[in-house]
Amino acid sequence: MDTLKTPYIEKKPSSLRYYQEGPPESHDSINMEEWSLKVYLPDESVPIHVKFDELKKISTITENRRVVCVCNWSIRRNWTGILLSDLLDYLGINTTRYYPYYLKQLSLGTEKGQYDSTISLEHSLENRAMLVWAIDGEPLTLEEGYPLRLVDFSLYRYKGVKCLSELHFTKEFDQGFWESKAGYSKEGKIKPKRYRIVDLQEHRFIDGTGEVTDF
Ligand SMILES: Nc1nc2c(c(=O)[nH]1)N[C@H]1C(S)=C(S)[C@@H](COP(=O)(O)O)O[C@H]1N2
Ligand SMILES: [Mo]
Repeated sequence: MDTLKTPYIEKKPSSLRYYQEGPPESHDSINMEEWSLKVYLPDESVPIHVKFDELKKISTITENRRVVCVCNWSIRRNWTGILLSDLLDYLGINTTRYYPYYLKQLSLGTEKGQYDSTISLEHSLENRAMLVWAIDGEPLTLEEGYPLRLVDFSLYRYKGVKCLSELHFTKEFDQGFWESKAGYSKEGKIKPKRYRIVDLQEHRFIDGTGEVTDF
């Protein structure tokens, strides 16, 4: 679909560079019949399993939204998936009750390790965070985080885990992989400064008030 194409997508910095543990070996290395997203409520050792097909039936949306990278660039693309809030509602989770909690995301992991990042549950719901399985009308590539990734558009992209496997409700605001390694902030808020806007091929000032919605 032409209408879903991102301008100047060929200028986007490589995703692999930012894939610490590396993507799964191949699409076939993940058996989607067996795959499920595991949601761990506080103090529950047994997770709720959500199969991929089930996830796709909840309430699919496609939204054109901008992401910003801590490495000084940004891109606006078409993200298909579901709102985190719709998933939690569907699972019958009373989210207001869990507002003081954080959400720890874990990747499926490879032999090189596992990536993790923790975000505020309340903020991610307020900011309409999404669980994404397609970009610009195409299923996620391995590099982009196949089969599923979380995106909170008000935060830097390192706060969203690719190849997402587990979501944990927790009281601990853990430091994630990149935050320990590169010294990035745990909060991951987009900082006010000039960024390279890939889809516009120009530099713009981003004001640091949250998700970029004005261009
Ligand atoms: N599983 C996993 N998710 C991850 C990462 C990673 O190393 N492993 N890197 C993060 C970082 S640092 C960035 S910038 C974005 C890059 O994603 P994209 O270029 O595919 O949009 O993914 C984030 N999610
Ligand atoms: Mo990054």
